[in-house]
Amino acid sequence: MRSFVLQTTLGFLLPLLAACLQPQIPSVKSFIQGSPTSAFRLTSRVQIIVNAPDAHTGSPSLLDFARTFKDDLISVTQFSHIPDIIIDSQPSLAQPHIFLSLGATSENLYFNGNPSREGYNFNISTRSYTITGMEPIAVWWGTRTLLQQVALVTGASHKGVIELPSGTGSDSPGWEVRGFMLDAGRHWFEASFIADLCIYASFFKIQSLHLHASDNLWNPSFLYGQDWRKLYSAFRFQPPAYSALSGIVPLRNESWSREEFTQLQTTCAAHGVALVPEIDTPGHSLVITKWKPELMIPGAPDNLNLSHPDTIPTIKSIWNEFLPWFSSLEVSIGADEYEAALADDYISFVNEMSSYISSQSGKSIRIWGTNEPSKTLSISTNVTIQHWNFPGDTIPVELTKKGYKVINSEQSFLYLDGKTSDGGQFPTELNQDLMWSGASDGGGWAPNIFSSTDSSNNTSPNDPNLRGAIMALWNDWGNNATTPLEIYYQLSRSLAVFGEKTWTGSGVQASALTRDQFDRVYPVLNAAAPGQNLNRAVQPQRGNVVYQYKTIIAPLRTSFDSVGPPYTLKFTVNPTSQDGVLFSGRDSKLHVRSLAFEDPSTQKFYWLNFTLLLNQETTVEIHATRESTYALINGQKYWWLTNLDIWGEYMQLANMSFAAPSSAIGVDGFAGRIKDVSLVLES
Ligand SMILES: *[C@@H]1O[C@H](CO)[C@@H](O)[C@H](O)[C@H]1NC(C)=O
Ligand SMILES: *[C@@H]1O[C@H](CO)[C@@H](O)[C@H](O)[C@H]1NC(C)=O
Ligand SMILES: *[C@@H]1O[C@H](CO)[C@@H](O)[C@H](O)[C@H]1NC(C)=O
Ligand SMILES: *[C@@H]1O[C@H](CO)[C@@H](O)[C@H](O)[C@H]1NC(C)=O
Ligand SMILES: *[C@@H]1O[C@H](CO)[C@@H](O)[C@H](O)[C@H]1NC(C)=O
Ligand SMILES: *[C@@H]1O[C@H](CO)[C@@H](O)[C@H](O)[C@H]1NC(C)=O
Ligand SMILES: *[C@@H]1O[C@H](CO)[C@@H](O)[C@H](O)[C@H]1NC(C)=O
Ligand SMILES: CC(=O)N[C@H]1CO[C@H](CO)[C@@H](O)[C@@H]1O
Repeated sequence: MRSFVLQTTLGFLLPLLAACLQPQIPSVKSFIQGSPTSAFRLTSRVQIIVNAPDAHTGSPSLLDFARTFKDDLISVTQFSHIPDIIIDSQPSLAQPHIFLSLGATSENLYFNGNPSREGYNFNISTRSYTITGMEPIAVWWGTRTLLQQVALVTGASHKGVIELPSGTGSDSPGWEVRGFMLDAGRHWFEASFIADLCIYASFFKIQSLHLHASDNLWNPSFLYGQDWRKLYSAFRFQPPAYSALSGIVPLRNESWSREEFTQLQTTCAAHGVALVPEIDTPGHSLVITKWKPELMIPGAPDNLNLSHPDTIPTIKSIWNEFLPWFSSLEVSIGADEYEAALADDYISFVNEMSSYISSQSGKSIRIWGTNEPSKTLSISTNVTIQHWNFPGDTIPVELTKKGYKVINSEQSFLYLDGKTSDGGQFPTELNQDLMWSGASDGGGWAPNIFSSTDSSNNTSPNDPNLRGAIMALWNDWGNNATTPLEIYYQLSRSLAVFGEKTWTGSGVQASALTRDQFDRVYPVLNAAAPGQNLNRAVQPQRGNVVYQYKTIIAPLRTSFDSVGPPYTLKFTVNPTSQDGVLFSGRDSKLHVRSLAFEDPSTQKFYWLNFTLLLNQETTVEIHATRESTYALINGQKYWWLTNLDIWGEYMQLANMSFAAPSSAIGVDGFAGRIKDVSLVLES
């Protein structure tokens, strides 16, 4: 878009920054510019007004969303304060205002022709920015658009003036399902971390989190030998005390109580993100067979024997306990990677669970696409199939033709594995070449694209049975492969590009972003994304220096919790004991012994191949990026590594990235002296 030039009274030629909407993620479908010289000037006096008749409609209500929006607006503008929200039935023209209301919109269909209630219209004029949507969620997405525009304008030139161009716009997503899956079965995550991921994803208009909440590591030398009970497995929903299901959660410290889960679900919902839980059976079920070994297929402890009379009742009792926890309209029963030879058992099981869950809760179910050839039975078309792989009867174009609703999670585009994958099968983050141009039709990926080599495998963007897409982050190597923040590093850019592609598609709409536009705005939007601080960004005390102390009287507390990489942490230490913690923070602790970094969320330790000498000064310089962390000691580099057990086939060393532990210095029994401490941000 060309930029307008304004003749000012001072006679200077000033480019008018607010001349048009900035490209954003995902892109806005249409915007017709008003007068090029008029703009909405956003100041800290802006009044957020919620239309009175609509304020309490919906759950979350329009007013609930407005309150979160107000906090987000403060975060993005860095205004210290904005006026309280007003509930009124018309915008007051006295004061610049943002008016949120419900009403008919021009955009009300997904690409597949189904009605959408997520579309919104917006109108920007000198004193007023109005957002109208059919439902509160639609208005919520409209507020994300406003915030992104603000972030991009302030990012470009912040002279205390935020101007948004006048005009009218309309926007709506192409697909109903725009989700991300987190494997929380093989890796433990605290609910608060997952909530932050929801909040982050929501900024890019992602509408669901598929939470894979039970699983086990896969390692044949354990599974099919004497030691199958020693292989890590987990079920994350904590049954109530004394429940008959207690045996399913032996590690209560790695499970969410109902209260923690409800809080997570509520936080996600408050940001427009529906939490779709998955309890995976009859494969991936080691956690169940450790509890009830009689239910396994002999010799295959991760598979349940569906023809044992107790198996299906046990699975139903699990769902029966936890269905009341879930507010989503759908749940996933997993149902992947089961034996093809038991196809009839499998299909009857899926259909029985579909009717059971529907009769108990009114919810419908999803399963992973699984090759289960049967001559006599077929899965009910009430079941949504989440495609991820191509064998046998799981070809999406054929499934949609047969009447199945399909969600695209095709692994060759949409799978990530925590830290690394076997033989580099999956990239660290979504492959940008594939996303922008690597599809079989020559364009970029979109929910209708299933193959990078054979376009006959792609559905049309408006296939009535294509519901959308879910990208997946697996954790095949378990708790010690990554810190939670490392998972965020893999997801941060991935969620943004995925948000664009699932909202807009590739080549469907003229408004679609180019890769250059995406690359230009992504860093600004990532840094501005409100409501969470997964980057662990901080305001340094001076320049790039977060803090600096010549002498320390331990224990010393600072005002910084945790500082995200890249950074350099320097100190000189003279310990008189191997006990104690040098630096402690929300995301990491650095112990004296072996200079081990501890991840407090998983309680895993990562030793350095170096031992501090007692009663002697050593100067240590820690350099961290999002990829790795090393210490420079006496001119030598030592890396903090983990060792991954890749499916029992081989071990693989991998780097660890740690946020700087910055809330306390010299604690938990530390004895000795620490001096010359500095924590400096790097770029
Ligand atoms: C946008 O707002 C302006 C100022 O309130 C109004 O004159 C105009 O009709 C509105 N446009 C649309 C499409 O609602
Ligand atoms: C499953 O359990 C049934 C009933 O106990 C038994 O007859 C059958 O052999 C078992 N199936 C397998 C594959 O072990
Ligand atoms: C599909 O769901 C509908 C509505 O819940 C129900 O009436 C029908 O029996 C189900 N069909 C099958 C094959 O399960
Ligand atoms: C949970 O408890 C087990 C057994 O005591 C321990 O091995 C594990 O590290 C603990 N996990 C966390 C996250 O604290
Ligand atoms: C640890 O250090 C010792 C001595 O410096 C060295 O011989 C050894 O190879 C190192 N081990 C690893 C895993 O790097
Ligand atoms: C990480 O866990 C695996 C089991 O999944 C184990 O084999 C490996 O030794 C652990 N690595 C470290 C560095 O603790
Ligand atoms: C860790 O990162 C460094 C720097 O990128 C690299 O040279 C080294 O090979 C990595 N180590 C492992 C085990 O991947
Ligand atoms: C139209 C169609 O089904 N095309 C192909 C999709 O992919 C499978 C497996 O790769 C092929 O066998 C199909 O012919």
